[in-house]
Amino acid sequence: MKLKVLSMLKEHKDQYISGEVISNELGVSRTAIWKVINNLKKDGYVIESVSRRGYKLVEDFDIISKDELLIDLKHFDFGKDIYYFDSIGSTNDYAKKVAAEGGCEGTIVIADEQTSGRGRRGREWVSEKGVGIWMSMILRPDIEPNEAAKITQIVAAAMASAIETKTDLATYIKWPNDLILESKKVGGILTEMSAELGEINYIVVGMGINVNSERFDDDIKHVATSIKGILGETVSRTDLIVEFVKNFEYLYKDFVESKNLEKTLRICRDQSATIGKEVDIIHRDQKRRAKALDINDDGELIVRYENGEEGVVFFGEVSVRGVNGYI
Ligand code: BT5
Repeated sequence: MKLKVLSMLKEHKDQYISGEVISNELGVSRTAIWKVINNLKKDGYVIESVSRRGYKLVEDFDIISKDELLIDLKHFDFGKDIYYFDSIGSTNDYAKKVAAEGGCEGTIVIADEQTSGRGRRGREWVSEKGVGIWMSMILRPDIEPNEAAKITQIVAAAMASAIETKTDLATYIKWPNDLILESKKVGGILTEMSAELGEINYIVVGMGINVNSERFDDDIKHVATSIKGILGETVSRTDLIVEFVKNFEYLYKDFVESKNLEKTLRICRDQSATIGKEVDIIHRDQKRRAKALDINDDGELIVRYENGEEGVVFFGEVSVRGVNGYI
């Protein structure tokens, strides 16, 4: 019932719809509708009520709705189990706990805010309340542990496509785990794995996307951007998550079930922010200048060093820094 009322309000966006119309349509009393509206307000929806005119959903706001996600993903394997938190330390940490206790593939953990969001190698991931997608998924693919890094490429491809579909903005992928809008970082991916003797127990892949962020702290504002910052309007995080999960499930199954990474790699190559650029390959304390040439069929970066020697850069081993600016 809550979702039916919500979808009627959404269909009449920017207009008032009377309690009577809603109650006739749904065959329940106006008091029942009034209670549902109050419930929606408690969930965070901003709804104006004016006597004799009815209710209006105020458009320029955005909340992540677990109810909407469950409905929109009901025909998909991913997102059957969703854990939602207003605030949490790190969704990756929580997902790892759920996975260790047997949580199934496709389980999703989402938070409106993270208080200790993490990037790679202990770096911080800023995860302000109410403006981003801070989300992790549990995967249990039947692949070799050394193939797990390919999952990062699948997530990057699925998210870049989702942003493009929902906003028409061209998103680029800075190999291996950054999403780029207008030369700044709009998102990052953190893939973690529990494995033993050639067998994966589980993978937790987390992604952070700055969707409606309006400002960033001094320490990241030179590198960070948000979709709203570029587009100039609020984007529904729920819609973006749904689009991402649909893309991800399709590309992931193609890889795990058909051993085909081709569609993912096509997106990663076509939308690469790295190929063709001068980059510094940083491994521990060593830095080598190189030109990024291509992404190979395993998703690894092919580079040519200054001495003319060509090499393959493996995931996890290095950081790749653009020579001119962030990318
Ligand atoms: C990443 O690491 O880019 C992976 C970020 C993954 C975050 C997700 S959110 C859900 C899940 N739960 C978690 O705890 N984590 C995952 P890395 O490539 O190491 O980049 C980290 C660097 O990005 C930092 O050192 C900052 O320079 C920059 N940074 C931090 N917060 C940012 C933000 N919100 N937007 C853009 N850049 C940011």
